[in-house]
Amino acid sequence: MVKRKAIDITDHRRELGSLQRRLFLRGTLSLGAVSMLSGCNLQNGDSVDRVLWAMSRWNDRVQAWLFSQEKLAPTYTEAQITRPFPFNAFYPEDSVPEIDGADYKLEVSGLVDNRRSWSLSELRRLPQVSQITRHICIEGWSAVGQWAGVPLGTFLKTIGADLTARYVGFRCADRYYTSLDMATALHPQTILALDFGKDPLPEKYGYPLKLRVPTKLGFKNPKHIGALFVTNDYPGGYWEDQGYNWFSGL
Ligand SMILES: Nc1nc2c(c(=O)[nH]1)N[C@H]1C(S)=C(S)[C@@H](COP(=O)(O)O)O[C@H]1N2
Ligand SMILES: [Mo]
Repeated sequence: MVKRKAIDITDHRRELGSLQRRLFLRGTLSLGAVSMLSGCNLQNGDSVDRVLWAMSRWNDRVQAWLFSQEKLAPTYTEAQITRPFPFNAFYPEDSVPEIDGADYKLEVSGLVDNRRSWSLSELRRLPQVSQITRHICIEGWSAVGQWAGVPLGTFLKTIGADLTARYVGFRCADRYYTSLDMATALHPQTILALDFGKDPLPEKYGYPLKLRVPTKLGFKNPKHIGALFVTNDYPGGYWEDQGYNWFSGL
């Protein structure tokens, strides 16, 4: 008797779970529709994987295209700030990187006119903004916090970045990494945050520099940023490369 291979997604369940959630969250596509669109019969794990990754990248492009720089994330009052604010990372709190602010430099590379590094005091001399917004983690929690720092758009213009490039990438001291589409990078609420509340960022929340992006899920908010680059080559990210949808807009 010929054994037929049924839809075998067991090995891919985790990946499927996260991709599917993001892909189908908006209720526009079902797995059946994907197989019809792609002409793929979803007979084995390999093709399921390939189709879903392709769909996720396609979904990124549609989301990026729909993203409006004018649409602002909701803001909150000081009384609504969540205390204590939760900590999260891919490691426990006692492994948070220790960074000496006095020697710290933000490295800049890629499609920019001026690739020099920036000290914390130089970053503090650029125009600062403050926001009280909600951070939403894909793991199922959210919290309201206050962050202040330099709008990323202001910084990109200051370093002469090619604003027509597709991506801004970030590398962190704990080897975390992520990237944004240029429209989100230029959004007025996307900030290179130096302060949490009224004080410099505490170690666990990303000292000395984190990106605050209230129009995206929490994992698109890199902490302990060491380097920033502008590029047209898709940079991916720590969770993105494991199946979380890259755009992950709210
Ligand atoms: N460098 C770095 N940045 C990171 C992470 C990380 O592990 N390392 N985790 C991300 C995730 S999943 C979340 S929810 C937030 C948590 O930020 P918080 O500790 O300020 O709440 O940081 C994001 N940025
Ligand atoms: Mo998260």
